[in-house]
Amino acid sequence: MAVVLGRLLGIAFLVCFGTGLYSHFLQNPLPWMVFPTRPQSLYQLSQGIHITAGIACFPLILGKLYVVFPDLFQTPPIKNFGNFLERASITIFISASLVQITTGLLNTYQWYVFPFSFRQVHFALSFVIIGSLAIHIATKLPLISRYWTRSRSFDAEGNLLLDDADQPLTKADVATELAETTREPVGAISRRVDGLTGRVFDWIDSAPPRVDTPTQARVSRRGFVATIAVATAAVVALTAGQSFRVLDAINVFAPRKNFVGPNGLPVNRTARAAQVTDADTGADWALSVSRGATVKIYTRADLEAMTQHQVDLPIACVEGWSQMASWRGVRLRDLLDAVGAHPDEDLRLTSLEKKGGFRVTEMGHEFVQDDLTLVALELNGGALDLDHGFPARMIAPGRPGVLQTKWLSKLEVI
Ligand SMILES: Nc1nc2c(c(=O)[nH]1)N[C@H]1C(S)=C(S)[C@@H](COP(=O)(O)O)O[C@H]1N2
Ligand SMILES: [Mo]
Repeated sequence: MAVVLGRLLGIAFLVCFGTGLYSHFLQNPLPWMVFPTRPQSLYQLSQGIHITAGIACFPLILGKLYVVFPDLFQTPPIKNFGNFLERASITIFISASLVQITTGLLNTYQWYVFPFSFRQVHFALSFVIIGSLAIHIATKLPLISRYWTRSRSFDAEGNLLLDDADQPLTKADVATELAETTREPVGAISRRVDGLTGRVFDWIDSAPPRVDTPTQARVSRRGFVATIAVATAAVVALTAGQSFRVLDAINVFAPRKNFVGPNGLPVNRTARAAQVTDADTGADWALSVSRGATVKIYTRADLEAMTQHQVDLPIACVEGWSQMASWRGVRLRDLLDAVGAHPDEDLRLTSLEKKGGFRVTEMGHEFVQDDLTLVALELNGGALDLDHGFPARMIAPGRPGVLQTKWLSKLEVI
């Protein structure tokens, strides 16, 4: 049971690590990084998987802890150096994982009850988790390789069985020997791992039944598997609708509900929270586009008078919720061509908002040059709502929601 849950958790953690790094570097790219802009829902998919796999970790990790719990408190606590490494790595792994998935879940509800920067801690802990997992697996490698070395045989204590010449006995040898000594028919032999001690042994059908372990006594194995499976399926099914539209109807637990909000789209941060007022976005508003000394100023009427393009692109929040929407506005490249930007130049975006971590952000040239990247003026068939970034906002394919800047005021080629 511990092995099965461990494998599922291992997969979930690796998926979260990979998608997490992708999300991290989209927001904090290293200088040489260039990202794919297609498929346009790539980030929506990768972040949806990240959050959903993270949520699935709750029942899996609790189930695994339940199974191995008696084993966590061995006496003596430490037997040798290898054992110390194993104990230490597992202690770090369990604590870091619990903090990681808990703060991750709280973050999806925007409930910042912890006194540290979520992103920094989430990023750092991911390396602690993957590192301690690697050490844990390394210390267990002898056991794992013994399990997979199928031609050898072991006694119930996990000792390799050797013949008189110190050569490993095969399972067939053991069966013959056993049949001779016990004079009983020997049935099928299968390799098993003792759930409690982690020892590998050969189970022989005619052998007397083993004494029940505490795990078996507490709850039936079938009931336990069913509980974990149902719990995992339930938490996934009842939240994944925030990222995957097919499950929208049964999205009861996720913090966001699709299609609810102005323009039929949820709002992540309101104009009021960002301290953007009607005065800032009134008739005096204009968008400045510059490259060095070349500056062009566009009022909303100027932008409306340019060629308009319509695109379908999702808002895909790092917090997991996402929704496809239909945008209309000016192609970003058209605005930048007008100030003589080169295809390999990046862009700095500044929002009207007074404060906030994403007031000033940068966009790589691959997104700047994409046909689908718009300075949007309309959303889902109506003028942009103030909460969705009126008078103008950025929308680009394959980028996290935090970088889809609302209430644009300045675009600078860099
Ligand atoms: N200027 C500015 N733009 C912003 C934000 C912000 O706080 N300030 N929040 C971002 C986040 S986190 C998301 S998920 C999207 C959500 O877009 P919406 O509120 O229009 O749905 O806007 C992004 N644009
Ligand atoms: Mo977001």
